[in-house]
Amino acid sequence: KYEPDSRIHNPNNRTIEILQQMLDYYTRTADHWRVLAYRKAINALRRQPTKIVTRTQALSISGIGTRLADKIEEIVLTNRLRRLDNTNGTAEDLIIQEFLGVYGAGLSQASKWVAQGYRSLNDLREKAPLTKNQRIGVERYHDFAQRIPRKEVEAHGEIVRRAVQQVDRDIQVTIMGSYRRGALDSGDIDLMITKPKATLEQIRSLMIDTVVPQLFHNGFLQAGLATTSRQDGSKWHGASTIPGSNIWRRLDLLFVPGSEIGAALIYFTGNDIFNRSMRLLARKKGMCLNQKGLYTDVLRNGQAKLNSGRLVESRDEQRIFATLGVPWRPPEHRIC
Ligand code: DCP
Ligand code: MG
Ligand code: MN
Repeated sequence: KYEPDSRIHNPNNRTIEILQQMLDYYTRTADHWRVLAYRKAINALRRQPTKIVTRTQALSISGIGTRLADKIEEIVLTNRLRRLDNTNGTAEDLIIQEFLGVYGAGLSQASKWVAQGYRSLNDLREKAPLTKNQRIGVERYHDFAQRIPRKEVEAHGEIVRRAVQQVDRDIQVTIMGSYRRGALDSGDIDLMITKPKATLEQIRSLMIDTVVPQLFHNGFLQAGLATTSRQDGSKWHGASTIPGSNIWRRLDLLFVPGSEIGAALIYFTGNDIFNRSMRLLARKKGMCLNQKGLYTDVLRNGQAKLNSGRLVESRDEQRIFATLGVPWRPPEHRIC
């Protein structure tokens, strides 16, 4: 069985480390299929109790195909991967990769900056016309790039929980994302804000009108980066710091009506690949799973949905698994 700690003492650590560099490269260049293949292979390797040395051994593991098996053998034999030398390719690629780390900048924005002649974060900071959010992304680049220790994730959650419960004691604040999966550190802080008997609009207005301004006022929140519209406003993205620290952290708040807690728990726990496989499974069974619920009797014409189906479950996380016929998986095991 997979244990989160197995990554600390794993006979395949060196191989994983190098494959991870390839994965990072493909993540930066938004190469979706390779990201999936590398993630799968890395997770499969983590579960191996012995060191995988040959191509044949690698191929016998489910989740590892021929191309990755070749790479694994090469890494073990040479202690490196030639392909990585090319990924560190042209200077332009490197700059694009650096620009992709700016909050909110995708491949098209990063390439545009390079085409416009900007060569470094300093160029962007000093010469480029930036939107308000891009400026925050550039100024806080190194803050947002740092992993957040589990203890600090808890501290952010606690500050939000205290502020929320001063307004309404029945509102629940739950730390989601990689934290809920047991990660030792996280890329951002994901908080689900919900209340068993409340509607989305009740939670949203309480948060946006009262709690968020209060958290700005007391110095915890540093910037707002994105909010969804008033109609289906279910999220708030921004940055926060805990007292005594000057590192800005990315904070995501997800507002969830009581009736949708189960579906939101699944969605916001992830990881994204696990979510994708659950959704695919639902589709295969003529159902539809999204962050609001599990629907049945969904009629499709190819990709297009002809109706939205009938809601079967949304409040209870375990019942969604059961209805889909998937054995319960605790959050720590939802790593694909
Ligand atoms: N999510 C998803 N699909 C996406 C983005 C997110 O299903 N494209 C879901 C699954 C994620 C959760 O939302 O686990 C939170 O998203 P994050 O981007 O914060 O990812 P994690 O919390 O899993 O990892 P990290 O530690 O990098 O924040
Ligand atoms: Mg996260
Ligand atoms: Mn997030």
